[in-house]
Amino acid sequence: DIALFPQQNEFRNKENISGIWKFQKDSLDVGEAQNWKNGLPNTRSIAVPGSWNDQFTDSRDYLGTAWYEKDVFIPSSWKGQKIYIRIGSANYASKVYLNGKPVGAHEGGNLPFAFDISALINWNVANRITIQLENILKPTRVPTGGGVAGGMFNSNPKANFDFFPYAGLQRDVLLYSVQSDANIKDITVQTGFENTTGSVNVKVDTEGKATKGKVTISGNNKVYESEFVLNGTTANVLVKIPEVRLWSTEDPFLYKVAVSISDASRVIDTYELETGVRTISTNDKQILLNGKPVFLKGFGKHEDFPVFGRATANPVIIKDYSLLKWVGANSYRTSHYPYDEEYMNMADREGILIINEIPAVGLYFHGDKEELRLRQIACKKYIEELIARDKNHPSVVMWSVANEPTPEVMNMSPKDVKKADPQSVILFKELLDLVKKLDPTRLKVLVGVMGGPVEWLALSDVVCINRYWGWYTNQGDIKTGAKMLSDELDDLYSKLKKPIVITEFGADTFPGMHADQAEMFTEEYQVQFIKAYLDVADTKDFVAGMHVWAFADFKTGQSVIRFGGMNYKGVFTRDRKPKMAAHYLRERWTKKPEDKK
Ligand code: E9O
Repeated sequence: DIALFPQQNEFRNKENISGIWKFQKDSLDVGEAQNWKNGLPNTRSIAVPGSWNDQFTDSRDYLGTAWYEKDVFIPSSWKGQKIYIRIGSANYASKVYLNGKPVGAHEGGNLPFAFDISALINWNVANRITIQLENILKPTRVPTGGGVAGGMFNSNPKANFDFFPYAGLQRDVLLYSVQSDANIKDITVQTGFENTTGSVNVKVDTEGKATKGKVTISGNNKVYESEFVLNGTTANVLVKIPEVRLWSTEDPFLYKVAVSISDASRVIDTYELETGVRTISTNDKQILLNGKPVFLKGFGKHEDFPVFGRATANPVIIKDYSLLKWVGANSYRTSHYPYDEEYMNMADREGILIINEIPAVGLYFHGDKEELRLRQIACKKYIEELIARDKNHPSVVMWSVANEPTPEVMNMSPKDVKKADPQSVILFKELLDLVKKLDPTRLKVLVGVMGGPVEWLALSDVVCINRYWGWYTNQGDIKTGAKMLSDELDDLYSKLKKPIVITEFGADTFPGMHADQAEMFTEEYQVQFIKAYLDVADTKDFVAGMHVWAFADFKTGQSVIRFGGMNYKGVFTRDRKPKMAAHYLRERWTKKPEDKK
């Protein structure tokens, strides 16, 4: 039950119960046996949203079980309604209790889930909410840790990815209610246009006894209304908009879509959202937004900030969008997991194109088969939950089902990459087919790393590759790196005949470190590395986008290649100060509008 974001209106209620909660670690896993759901014995205070790792002085590497508790009073005016608790994100596995009774369990981080708690509410007194949660890295989970995973990139904790595995309730916790006799369960908006006429297809799913309804689309000083009769519990409504104002990166215009449902006598529920009328497609060399080529300029990002960890920090969201605009970016990838809903809302309003990624980073296919099967199931569940959450955002133009799956033997020469394990090709086909089935209107991709087989890349609508020739290989030698990139791009294009986006390229850069002759880790090296890659891309008409890794420096686990537990490939520092490279990109991306890259 995660479809529509909770909304306050005449028929619906919403209350944000984030804030300071009670918290207790359970490193011996005794909480269940000792019935901590009836009251935690020895708590301290914790902020929600917040990762627990950086809030205390003793929990940075703690990934085991911990418990959250909060007493809430539910207004008596909500009585008779269907009442839910909605958890924005709980990394990784959680169990939720109300007044000591189980209400549900969920696995997987970075996506919301909700449980109906109506039957268990105490009226006129406080209700105790208890959430048990753990973030143990396991080979059966996605992203993956422990087992044969991990090593160089993240030695401690042992993970198959470098970003720090922050844990806890990292997004808002909400209570919300809908009408119990009938309500709008879900709305799916798909848009298109022909000549100057836009089309907005609105699918409405309801539960309960409503029989009919109305869709009202307004914007650009016009209002379009369309009444519908429910066929069972669903309706499909097509609204045409003459002289449509399309959504684009230059003019991210949003129409309001209001849906109401009624029975014979009265309106029972309403819900309002925003949509942008636009299409996304490709030809053999370009990505097309509304049929016109668009070149992706931007970054891979993280949800990461000092003290907040991976938690939603609204000022950081706003700041990041102003920096994206400042630097002249038009897009980014939600590497390597879905971000808070507010990032998507901002992208809709600001005209930023999103590659929306599930947490499948560093998938591998060797090792235990049963573990692999469970990872596949986790990937499918993430795809379903992500598309259910983000399908109505015009900013989302691609779904990414994986970042850097790893072949059993990594080969670092672009000329001698091994063939893919047949099982891996089957899995990626299944994941991409599932995306197509759930959302045929967007592009579907997977992101490959150097050393990954071409068979994987061939499955993508847009070939997405992460490349570090001149950083992880040919260290200190940007010239050779750029040459390798150029040759490899030509070779890939001749084989695949699809647009290519370089979804990662970058160099660790310690802010303030300089050299008169560019040298690894200096700001000069980062500028020259980025410049060399952008210059290569400028010479190839089939390169459709360049995403620098990364937007900002971010926290990692401990490893000899992660000085101070940080990845320093940001063009902004962790606290969002520009490095020289940020100024360079701004120069290149904003001052020369005639130059597409
Ligand atoms: C994924 C991203 O999350 N790609 C990595 C990024 C990095 O900076 C990481 O932060 O490390 C790059 C992968 C490059 C693989 C080359 C392997 C060479 C082994 C030494």
